[in-house]
Amino acid sequence: MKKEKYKFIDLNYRPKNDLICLFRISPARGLSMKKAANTVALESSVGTWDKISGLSERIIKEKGAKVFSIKKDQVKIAYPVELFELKNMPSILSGIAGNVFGMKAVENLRLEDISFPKKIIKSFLGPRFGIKGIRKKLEIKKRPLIGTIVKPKLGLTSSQHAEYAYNSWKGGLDLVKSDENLTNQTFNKFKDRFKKTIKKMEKVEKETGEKKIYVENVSAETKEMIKRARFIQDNGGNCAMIDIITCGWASFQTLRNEDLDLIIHAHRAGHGMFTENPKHGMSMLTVAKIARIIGADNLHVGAIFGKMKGEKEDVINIKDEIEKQFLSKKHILNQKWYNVKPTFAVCSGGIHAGTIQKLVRVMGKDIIAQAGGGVSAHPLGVEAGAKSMRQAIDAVMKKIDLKEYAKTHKELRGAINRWGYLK
Ligand code: CAP
Ligand code: MG
Repeated sequence: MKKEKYKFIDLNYRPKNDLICLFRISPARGLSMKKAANTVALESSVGTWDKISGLSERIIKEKGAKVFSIKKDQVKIAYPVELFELKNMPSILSGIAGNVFGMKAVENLRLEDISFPKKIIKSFLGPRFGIKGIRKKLEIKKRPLIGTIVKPKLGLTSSQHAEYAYNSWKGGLDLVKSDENLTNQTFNKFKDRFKKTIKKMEKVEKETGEKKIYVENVSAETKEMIKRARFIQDNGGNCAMIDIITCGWASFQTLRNEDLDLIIHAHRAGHGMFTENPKHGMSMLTVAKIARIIGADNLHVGAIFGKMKGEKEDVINIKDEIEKQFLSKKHILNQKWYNVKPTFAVCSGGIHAGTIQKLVRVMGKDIIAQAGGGVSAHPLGVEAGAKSMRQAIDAVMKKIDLKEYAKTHKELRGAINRWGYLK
């Protein structure tokens, strides 16, 4: 009779080609973990709150999700792959990350990780360029890439924006990007800004002999977003940024599926709404995996030593997950990435030249280090701020301590004097 009660639990089940979710469940008061886990599995697969005539034993056996492991509050659930429509991330997430988050049966529910089976992974495009492709475009083999975000994030005119970008590239940065909330404001129109800035990029490429990337924000209603991305492509641009959380997964997929030869830079503004509570929501690791599958070439993952939250171990874990093909044992669920290209980890938010040495030691060289305030607030100006970042990277690559290098590099010295440095 007991068995009858928990039809979606089978602790002897060994998943093969299933999609696996690792949830952390806090059952509602008075409910056992088994009951809560069973409810999560049934609601996220084929069941509802009462017996229904159409839900045959056969459907439950073949298509029902199976709770196959319960360890304290950690519950693993396997979902048969046929439950999901391939190439459709909204549909996949409406199942495993849908109603269950608002059910009375759970006081809290957190999706810590998803392991995607081969069939699902292969149905998505993944990054178009990935780390190698971007390094090739920039002709930079090993060193970390460096960039800035034009600041103030809102308020500059398009000409001021272009000027800021020019000074940043000129100072030695590889990427310049618009901020997540700069789109097509009345005081700084998208097309006007883009044209002026790309002109400056072409100029600076000639002057410095270096290749550059301009990351322009296309976040908007989906059809409008695609128009803006196409405008970038038609006017000599090389990269489009999308705010993946506020635009949504469907819109991100649309951008990736479009026939565009643009790097996709994924900004995660808003993720903290559901990644920050350790008991409820979805982990940033999960967000990052979804972003890689869909096709983010660059993804913001946290900078550890800056202004944004993100524990060191978690940020490293996320970086490894999006940059490797196979996983280290630290990862929560196993994941094979098959031929999906790696996504560049972007470390941004409150960093400056003085944090670079430590950031690279901890995160490795396959990162894009971005400083907005850490460039614009440099005491000697934007170009000097950019130079201080480049000097910090040069010092790291030459294995010279930043403080030592600063003795002969005044821009780096200026940054360290203002913000200090991490060894
Ligand atoms: C960085 C940034 C990014 C944050 C977001 C900003 O600017 O442009 O949006 O990096 O966080 O506006 O804060 P600063 P995360 O360099 O001036 O801080 O990358 O963690 O998603
Ligand atoms: Mg920003």
